[in-house]
Amino acid sequence: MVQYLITNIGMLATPLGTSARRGAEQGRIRILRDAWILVEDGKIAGIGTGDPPLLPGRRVDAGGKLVTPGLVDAHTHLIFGGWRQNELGLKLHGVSYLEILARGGGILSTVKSTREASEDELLDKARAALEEMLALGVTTVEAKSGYGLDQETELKQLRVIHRLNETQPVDLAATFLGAHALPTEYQNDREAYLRLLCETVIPRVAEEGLAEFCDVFCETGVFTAEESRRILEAGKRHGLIPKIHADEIDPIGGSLLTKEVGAISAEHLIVCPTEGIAAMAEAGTVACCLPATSFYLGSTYAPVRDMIRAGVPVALASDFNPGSCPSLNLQFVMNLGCLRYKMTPEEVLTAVTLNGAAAINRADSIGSLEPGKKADLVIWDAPDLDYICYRMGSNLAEIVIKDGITERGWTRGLLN
Ligand code: IZC
Ligand code: ZN
Repeated sequence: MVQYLITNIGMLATPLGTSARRGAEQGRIRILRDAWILVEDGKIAGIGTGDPPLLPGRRVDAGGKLVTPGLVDAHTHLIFGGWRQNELGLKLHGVSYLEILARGGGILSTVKSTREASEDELLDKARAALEEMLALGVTTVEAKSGYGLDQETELKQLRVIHRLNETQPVDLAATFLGAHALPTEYQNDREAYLRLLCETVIPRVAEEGLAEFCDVFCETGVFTAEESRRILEAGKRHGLIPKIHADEIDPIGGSLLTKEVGAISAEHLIVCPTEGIAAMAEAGTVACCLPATSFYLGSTYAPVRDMIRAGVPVALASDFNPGSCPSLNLQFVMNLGCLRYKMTPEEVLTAVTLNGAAAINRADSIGSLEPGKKADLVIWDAPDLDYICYRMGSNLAEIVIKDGITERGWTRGLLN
């Protein structure tokens, strides 16, 4: 058994529980001062304050600093070829996101680069992004396909996610997003593409155990609410849990679908109507809001205060992708959660830990610091929780511990 103590924690801040926190509960977190954590075989075995147990062996001295659970990024488009920096100029000239897509750019240009890239090229590129995410305090990441839009490339993306899960420390949750756009070769036959997804690709993805979730981009000019329902129902028949990109640009009924299909999460929700909020509250759907995308698109921000008031659990994620959010920095997302959504630091912490975990069906094993959960945590170069929500633009994660292990910590002599 590998056992050690993390001592001298100035402030331990964590939500509690094994399910999403909603309403006032989202802001009720546990704060302990002068705390310690006992780690055993990659899991948390005990937490307390004051004098730690007298154990022989190794210790990590947290230096009187802030400790939180490892961050969970519950929405990314991690696996892609190329970038889209050429779209910046178009944006600056007022060409909209959907207009760029309608001209065959946007998602469709990333589809071209992703089809051209080899599996190993995609793997190396995503691995580098995950290294950066881990250094920023992120210990679990959801990753979507959706830049193949054909069976071969969608499966290639999902295989990359699985290979990464086995070869680097960050845990990944795989989502099938074959309904991310209508591929160019099906522009005149939507029905054929829908049938391909529902009758061929979804069954194959499920059969090979390549994804846990099925997602769809429900948006003007992409997939209608009716088409989205059809795809998510097909996913459900094959055991894939539904997620939905809803109300990002136009409110065409995406958030209303959450209740009908029993979606575990709804994503974006920038223009979510009141009825959509009510549907999510009833269904217990996690609202996965992506403020760095609003920032990048220059759009408005999701009505997060209304969601919390209505009892919808809110998660915050990066939406890392080469088009509408070329940033993987979840610390910046936390800043925006406070500054743009008007969330409290306590609500933001729950949003990037336990509620993010709930959005990917992992709230029983990660997302809070409690005995029995994984020892995924961050020692911050910060005295308290307010500090990490307030400072901007620097990486404040000092030591990131994943499954009880920190190579950075060992080598810097923090264990003695
Ligand atoms: O590549 O533009 N919104 N999908 C839905 C995206 C953004 C990613 C992209
Ligand atoms: Zn997305």
